[in-house]
Amino acid sequence: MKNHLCRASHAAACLALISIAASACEQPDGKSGNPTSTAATAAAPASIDDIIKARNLTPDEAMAALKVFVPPGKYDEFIMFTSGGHRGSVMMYGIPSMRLLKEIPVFSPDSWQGWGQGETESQHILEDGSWGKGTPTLTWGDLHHPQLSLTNGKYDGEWIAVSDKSAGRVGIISLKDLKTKSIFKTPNMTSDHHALWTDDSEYLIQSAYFPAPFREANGYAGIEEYAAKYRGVASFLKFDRKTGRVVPAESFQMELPPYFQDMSILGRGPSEGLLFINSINTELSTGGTLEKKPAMEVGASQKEMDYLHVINWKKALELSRDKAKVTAVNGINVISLQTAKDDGLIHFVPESKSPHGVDLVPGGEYVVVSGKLDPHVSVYSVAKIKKAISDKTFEGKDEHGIPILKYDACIEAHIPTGLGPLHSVFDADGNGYTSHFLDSTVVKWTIGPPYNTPDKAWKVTDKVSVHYNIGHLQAPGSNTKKPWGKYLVALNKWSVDRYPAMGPLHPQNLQLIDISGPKMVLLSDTPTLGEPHNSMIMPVELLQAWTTYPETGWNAAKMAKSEVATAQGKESIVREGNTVTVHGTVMRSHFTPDIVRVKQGDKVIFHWTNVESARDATHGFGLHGYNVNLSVDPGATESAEVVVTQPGVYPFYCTEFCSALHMEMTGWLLVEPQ
Ligand code: K7E
Ligand code: CUA
Repeated sequence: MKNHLCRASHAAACLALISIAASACEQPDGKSGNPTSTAATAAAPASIDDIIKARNLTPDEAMAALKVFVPPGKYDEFIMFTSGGHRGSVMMYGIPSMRLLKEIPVFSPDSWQGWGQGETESQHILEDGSWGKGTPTLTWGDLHHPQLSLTNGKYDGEWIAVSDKSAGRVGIISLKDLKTKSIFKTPNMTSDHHALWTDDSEYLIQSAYFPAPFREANGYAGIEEYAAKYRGVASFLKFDRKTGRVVPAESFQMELPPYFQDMSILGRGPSEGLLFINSINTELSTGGTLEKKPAMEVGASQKEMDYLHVINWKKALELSRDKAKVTAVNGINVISLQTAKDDGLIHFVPESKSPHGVDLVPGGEYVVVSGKLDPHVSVYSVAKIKKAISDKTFEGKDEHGIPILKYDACIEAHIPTGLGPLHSVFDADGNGYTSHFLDSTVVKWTIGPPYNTPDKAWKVTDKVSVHYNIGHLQAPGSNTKKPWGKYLVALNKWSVDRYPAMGPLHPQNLQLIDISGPKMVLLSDTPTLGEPHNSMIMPVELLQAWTTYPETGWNAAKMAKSEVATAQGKESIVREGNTVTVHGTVMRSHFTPDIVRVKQGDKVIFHWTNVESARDATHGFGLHGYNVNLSVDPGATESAEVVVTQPGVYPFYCTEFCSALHMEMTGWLLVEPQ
C-alpha cells in the first residue's frame, strides 16, 4: 500500500488511493465521522476527503502529506546530518518527516549542552582546536561538510568528520553519544573546504581554500608576493578510529600552487588512489578594490578554464615516508610543490570557468564537475584521464611546470543542465541529480555505461523547481559505493516568501523531494538553523547510539571511565591550598554535596557524576553568575572550574526538568570574604 502511494503521480490515482487510505482509517465501529468537524480531533473523525477539502489541499498535496507523515512514537526511515554553516554545529533531521532531532555543537558554544563554556572539558577541546600563539580561543566556525565515516566505502555508523572553512580545522563527532570528541587545527592551512574520508576512514583529506604563505616562519608575506610566496595545500590526516583523533606524526601535506583549491573528491574502484580537487582563481587575482585593482569576482573570472587537480595521493603517501622527500613544517611532513611535480604526483585537467562542485559516480568511473558560469555539467572519464597521463597527452604546463592534460582527451560528456550548476548526487538506479543555484532547480540525468546503455547515457530526464537558490543537495548514501536513492533533500540558500515574515534575516530552506519514481515530486519545506551547506543521509538503523553511558562515571571527551568519577557515598570536598575540589554525585532529585563553602580568591573545581542508569535521566549543573551549565547525562562525569574573585552567595541548580522535585534540586556555593 505504502509503496503504491509513493509511486503514484497521477492525480486521479492519488484520489483513488486516498479513498482506500480513508477506509483503512475508519473507526473500529465502522462509522465514518462528522464531515463538518475537521480541525478538532476531539470531535468525531471526519473522512480523509473532508479533511482534504477543509484544509484546501490539492490531491498532490494530500499525497505528499501522507508520504512524509511519521505517526507519533514511530521512527523515520533515514537520518540526515546537515551542516549549520557559521552556526558551527550539525543538525540531525529525520526523513521523511523532517523533524529536527538534535543539534550537535562543534565549533561554537551551546548552553543547553554546556558545550564550550567556562573551564570545562569541552572548552579545552575548543582551546586545543584554536590557532594558539597569542590568538584567541575560537568560539565560532563555519562548518560546511559533515562526512559519515566509511568502512569499505559504505557508512559504518561510527564517526562524523566536519570541517571549518573559517579556520582550517577538523572536528570529530562520535555517533555513540553524538558529541564532539576533538578539534584538530591543521598546520599550514588557514582554511579548508571539507575533510573527506578515504573508503576505510584511515585518512581525512582536506584542501585549503585561501592560499597563504604557510612556509614562512612568521606566516607573513605581502600580497604583492602572492604568486611567489602564497601556496595552496592538500592535507592527508591520519585518523585513529579508536580515539577519534588525528595523528599528526603519521599525517602529511602536499604544497600546491596558489589557486583557491575548492571542493574535492576521492577516487574509488578504477579511480582508487586519486584525489580530484577543483580550483578557482588560476588567474592569481588578489583583489584590491580600493587600490584600483579588479575585485576578486572579476579578476578570478578572466580565463575560460580553471584546473581540476588530479593528485596521485597513494603515491604521495608512499613518498611521504621517505625522509629525503619531505620537510617537517610546523609539526607535519610536507611534500614540496617541486617534488610533487618532479615525481609526477600532480596533473591538471582544464575545467570550465569557476567550478564549484566535483563529485564521483558511485563506482568511481566518472568525475562530475559543475562550473558555476557554464550551463553544463562536465563529465570526465577516469580511464581517459589515466590514459592521458600515461601517454603524456599534454596541452602545456602551468607556470609552476605542472602538466596540463588535453581537455578533449579526458572529457566524456557535457550535459546541458541549466544555469549555475553546483553539486551532483546519485541514486541506486544510475541517475545523477545536479543543483542549479541560478535556475533554482534540481535536474535529473542519466549516467553513462555501465549504469545505462550508450543510447540512454548522459541525458536530462527530469527537472524540478526548488525554493530558492539551492546550494548542495543530498540523497541517502550518495557518496558511497551503494546509494539508497528514494529521497533527495535540496538545501536552499534563500527562502524569500516560503514562510511568514520573520524579520530581515530569513531562515534557509530544506526541501524534501521524492525520487522513487521517474518524476521527482516535491514533498515538503523545512526551515533550518544556520546555513546548511552539505549533509549526509543514512538509514536510521545505522545509528546505534548509546542511551546511557557504558559505565557510571564516564568521561565523554576521552570516551573512557573518568579518573575523577565519584561513587554514591564517596562524595567529598577537599581543600589543597587555594584549590577546593568537589567530588559530587547527582541523582533525582539532589546534589551531594549541596553546600560548598569556599573563600574569596579560591579556585573551585566541580566533578559531578550522574549515578543514574535510567534512560533520559539527565541533570544539569547551572551555577549562578558564572559561565557554567553542565549537561550531566546518565552515567557521565562532567567537570567545571571557577575562580571566585568576589564574595557572595551563588546558588546552583539542576537545569533539566528531571523529576517532580526538580525545583528542589538545588545547592549553594558560599564564598566567604577574605
Ligand atoms: Cu557548495 Cu562549502 Cu559545499 Cu556551501 S559549499 S553550497
Ligand atoms: Cu535534576 Cu532537575
